[in-house]
Amino acid sequence: MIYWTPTTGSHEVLDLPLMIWALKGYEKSKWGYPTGTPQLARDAPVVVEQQFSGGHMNVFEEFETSGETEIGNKTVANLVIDLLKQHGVEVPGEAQSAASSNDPLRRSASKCPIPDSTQPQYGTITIPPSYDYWACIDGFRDWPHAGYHDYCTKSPDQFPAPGKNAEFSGACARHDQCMEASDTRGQGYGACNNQLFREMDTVCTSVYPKSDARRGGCTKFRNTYWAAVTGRHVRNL
Ligand SMILES: [Ca+2]
Repeated sequence: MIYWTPTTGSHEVLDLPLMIWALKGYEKSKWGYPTGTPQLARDAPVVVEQQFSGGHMNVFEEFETSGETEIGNKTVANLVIDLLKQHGVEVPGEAQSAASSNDPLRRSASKCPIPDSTQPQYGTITIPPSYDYWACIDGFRDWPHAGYHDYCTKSPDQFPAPGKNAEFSGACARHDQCMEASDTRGQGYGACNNQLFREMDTVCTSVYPKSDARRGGCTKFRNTYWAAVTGRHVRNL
């Protein structure tokens, strides 16, 4: 949307800053009026910063400082939960496709069962057979680098939609492995974060046809989940 005042002029607000600004009450919130242009993330076409009359909004910091809630075996940033609720979307709990320990598809590389990620809701972005998933084990969050073994850290693993969810655990598993490999090489996570965005986008466009109204919701929350996951890893791993 375009917001105009006589003193601050005309500024566009969109994507995550718009969702957060709307959630908090627009110009009546502490943010006041937009006074700057939307700024994209370094690693993906997601708007993550904007100047307002009440201060500089950094989306990553908003996710970081919003607190978190345990939902099933997930720890999810409260801002993600609030944004989902704001859009009438029920917060997903445990992976609907969670495998049982008797599942013949269980991979020997993983401490916990891994589901069959060739199913359509994964949108061709499968969980690598070498992924070591830990979230079935009590207390795993206290282990070093637990965030590399939990699919989407700080975020739900699915975009929930009537009839068919979009499953991002394959994309997040690949992102976890990419970051771990980058650590070994002493590199940053920029390429991994970019890959995560592209793969989450592939999930949305593969699971929902172009004419499907659910695709718009999926791409909106693709950005939300991407910012929650990559923001977590900016300072916490
Ligand atoms: Ca993770």
